Amino acid sequence: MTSLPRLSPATLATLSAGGLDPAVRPLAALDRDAAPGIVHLGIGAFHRAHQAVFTEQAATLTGDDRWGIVGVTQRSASVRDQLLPQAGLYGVLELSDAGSRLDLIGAVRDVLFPAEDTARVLECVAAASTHIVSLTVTEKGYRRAPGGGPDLADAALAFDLEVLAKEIDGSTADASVPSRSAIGLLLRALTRRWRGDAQPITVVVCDNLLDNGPTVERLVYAILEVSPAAGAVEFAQWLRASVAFPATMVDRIVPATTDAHRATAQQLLGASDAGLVVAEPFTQWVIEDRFTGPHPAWEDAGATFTDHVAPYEHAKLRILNGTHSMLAYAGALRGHALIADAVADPELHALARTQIDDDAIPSLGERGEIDLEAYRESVLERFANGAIGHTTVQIAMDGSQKVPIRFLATARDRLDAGHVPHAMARAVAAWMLYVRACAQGELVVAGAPVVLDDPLASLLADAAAGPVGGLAGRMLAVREVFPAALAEDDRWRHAVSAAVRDVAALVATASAVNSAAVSS
Ligand code: CS2
Repeated sequence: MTSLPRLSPATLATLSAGGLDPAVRPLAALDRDAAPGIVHLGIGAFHRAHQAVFTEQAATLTGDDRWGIVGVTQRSASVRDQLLPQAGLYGVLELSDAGSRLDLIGAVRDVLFPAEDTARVLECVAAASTHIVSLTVTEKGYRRAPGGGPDLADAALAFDLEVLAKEIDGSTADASVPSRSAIGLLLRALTRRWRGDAQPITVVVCDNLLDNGPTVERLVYAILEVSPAAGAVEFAQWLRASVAFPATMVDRIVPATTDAHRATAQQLLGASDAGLVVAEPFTQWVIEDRFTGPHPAWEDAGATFTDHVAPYEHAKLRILNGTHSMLAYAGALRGHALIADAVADPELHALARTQIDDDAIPSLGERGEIDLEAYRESVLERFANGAIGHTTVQIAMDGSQKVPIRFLATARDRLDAGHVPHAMARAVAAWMLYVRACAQGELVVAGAPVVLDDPLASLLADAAAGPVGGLAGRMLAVREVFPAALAEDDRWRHAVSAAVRDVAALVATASAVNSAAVSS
C-alpha cells in the first residue's frame, strides 16, 4: 500500500478543498471543541458504525453540538491509538453488492483507556455537560452469573467491588486505581457523579441482551445489595431517583475491518484511516423513551422512540441473531468462511428458514407492528451481502454467552407452549459440534485452524471432548449454559441428541476438509 497522508482535520481540509469523491459523505460542520455530552463504554466497531453515526447525523440535522462522544476502550488501548492521532475522526465504509460509500464521523472527541485513564473517565461521567453514559461491552462485559446476578466469583468484578465500596463511602484513596470491568467502571463513575453535583443521567445499554437496559439496572442494584459500603443504600436511592436505564434494540451488521476494506476506503478518500469500520447499509435503533435528561435528536436521524421495545428486541434476537449464530456454527463446520456463503448453501438456507418459521416466529407472543415474514426475508437478504466479508468464526465467538439469549429463550418458550423445538435443537447441536471440533483442533476454515474463542473455553472443551455419541449429554450438563430445568426436560434432551446426529451427518456430507471433524 502506497503511503498516503493519515486522516486528520488538516488532511481532510486539504482533501475537501480538492473535492471529495461523491461517495464520501463529509463531516458535520460542528464545534468539535464543545464540551462532550456522551461517555461511551466499549468504543468498538459496532458503536462507531451505529450509535456514533446516529449521533453524527442528528447533530448534522440540528446543528446541536452538545453531543460529542468520549469513547472508553476496554481490553486494550488500540482504538485510542487508532483514533487520537486522527483527532477522533474515522470513516464508516458501507458495503453492499450495489457498491460502497464512506461516511466520515466527527462525533468522537476523545478516547480513554481505563488502565491508564480511569480517573479521567470518572471525571467525564461526573461532568455537568454529560447527560448520557452508553455501553457496548458485549454480553460477557457485564460479568453476570448464569442466573443473571453479578458473578461474584469473577476476579475483575470482585476487585472492582472492593474499590467501589471505598468510592461510595467517600474515600478517594484509590481514585486512580484502574477499574477492571465495564460494570465496575460504570458504577464508580455514577458514584463520582452522585458525590459531585448529583445531576440526573441516563444509562443507554446498546448490547444484545434480553431487556438490556432494565437487565443492567437490576444488575446494578444486585451489586449494591452485596456491597459492604455503608453508603450503598443511600447511593441506590439516588440512582432510583436520578438514573434511567431505557431498553434499546440495536441492529447493524458490522464485520471486523480487513486490509482489503482499508484499501477500498483509501481509494475513496485519498487518505489512510486507522479507525475505519465497515458496515452493511441497513441500520436500526429502537429506544425506550425513558430519559432523565436531554438526548441527541436521534429520532431525526431515523431512530425509533417507543414505550415498548420488547417486540422489536425479541424479533431481532430470535430471528436475526438466532439464525446468524446457527449459520455461523453449521457454516464453519461445512467449511464456509463467510456468512454469505453459509446462507447460500441450500442445506443451511433451508435450516435457517425452518428455524425462523417453526420456532422463532411462533415463540414471539406479541408481534407489535412488525411484519415478521417480511422481516425474515430482509434478514436473509442482509446475510447474503457478500461485500462486507462477515466471517462465520467472528460470529461464532462467545457461544456460552450468546446461546442462552439466541437459542435457549426460544426453545424454552416453545417447550412451555407444548412444542418440541427441533430447529432450535439443531442450532444448539451445531454449536456443540463446533465447540468439539475446535477443542479437538479438527476445525479448519479458509485454511486456518479455528480456536474456541469463549470466556468458558476450557470448561466447554472438557465437556465436548470425546465421541460424538454422548456429546449432547455431556454439553447439556454444563450448567453455566443450560439451566437444569431445560437440560433435564426429556423432550429437549431427546431432540438435542437426535439433532447432534442429524447435524453431524450434514457436516459429514460437506467437503473432505471437515469430514475429519466427526470421524471418530
Ligand atoms: C452477530 C451480531 O457477531 C454476532 O454475534 O450476530 O453482531 C450481529 O451482526 C448484530 O447484532 C446485528 O445487529
